Amino acid sequence: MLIDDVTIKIKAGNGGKGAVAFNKNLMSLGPAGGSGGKGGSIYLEGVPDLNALGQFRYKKDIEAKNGADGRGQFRDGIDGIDLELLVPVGTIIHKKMKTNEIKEVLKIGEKILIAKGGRGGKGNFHFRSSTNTTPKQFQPGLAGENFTARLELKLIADVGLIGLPNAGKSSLLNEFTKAKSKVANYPFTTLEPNLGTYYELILADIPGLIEGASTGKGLGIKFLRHIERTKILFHLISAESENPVKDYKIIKKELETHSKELVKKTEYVFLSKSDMIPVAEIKKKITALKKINENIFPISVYDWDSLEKVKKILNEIKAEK
Ligand SMILES: Nc1nc2c(ncn2[C@@H]2O[C@H](COP(=O)(O)OP(=O)(O)OP(=O)(O)O)[C@@H](O)[C@H]2O)c(=O)[nH]1
Ligand SMILES: [Mg+2]
Repeated sequence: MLIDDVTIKIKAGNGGKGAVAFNKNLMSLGPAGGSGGKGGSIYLEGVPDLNALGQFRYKKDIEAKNGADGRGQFRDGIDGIDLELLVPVGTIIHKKMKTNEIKEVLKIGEKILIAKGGRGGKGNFHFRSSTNTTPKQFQPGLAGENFTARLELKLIADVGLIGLPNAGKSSLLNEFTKAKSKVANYPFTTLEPNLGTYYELILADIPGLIEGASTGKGLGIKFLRHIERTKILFHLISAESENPVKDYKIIKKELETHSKELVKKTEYVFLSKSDMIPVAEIKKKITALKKINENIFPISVYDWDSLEKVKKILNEIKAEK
């Protein structure tokens, strides 16, 4: 199961306390209290693994180590080790504090600080002065940042494959990328989004949408957010459909109900599995679809020429990126 929305508790380490101590070895008996170590901070780092949020399924309390307290003989406490959590690229972090702060990890290898460790307190050695040669002052360490965080994954893909179930979306993804999205002759074969790369383009195959998806029917709503950030949509309509125009409208309506932004995206429409019906019927269906969207092409994974056409479109998208 893809974990794409998870709430966890984050706690950076506290700073260690400064020490109050006096030099035992020297005649001076001067202050010798070391400072506390810094608390460990927590970072998020972007990785291409879509399933990386799965690590939080059972482990919801994430704590970095506290800094150690300072000690005598000028010994500073050691710093708490920083934690680096690997999250899928496209993860949005909602920090639930007094104000709701939002950060996001958009690139592979990008590292962002989400919880800062507390500063260590100064030991009494730092408070010495000509007028205060035996200071008793010290600072406590500061607390590390501590909050509840919602980690929400919204895929960042260049092209999103959408359509009713069984339209051939996963087949198309597999055709152009090294992805091995499951393909079968029944609806809802794909249960989770799959990504593939075509040169530098990222293609996202999402589970089939149905009427009512935007209000929670089928698997749709959970995954509609994954196309919010794709620039271009490939909308597949099966040539076997009795009424492709109706199929088209069903999907568009769901997209619009989810977000007005979704229907503003550049969309290519493909009448898929075109090998399944006679040419005359294809022509009729294409003519009907052309009335609502100019960008319409018949395709079949068994028709090399049609795949070349898709390749050409992908190459154009790539060139414009
Ligand atoms: N004849 C023919 N069959 C195809 C073509 N493309 C896909 N299929 C078949 O159609 C069925 C559904 O294909 P999928 O790629 O799983 O469809 P999907 O849109 O990903 O389906 P969901 O994941 O359920 O939404 C499978 O049996 C495929 O082998 C095509 O171009 N021609
Ligand atoms: Mg599929």
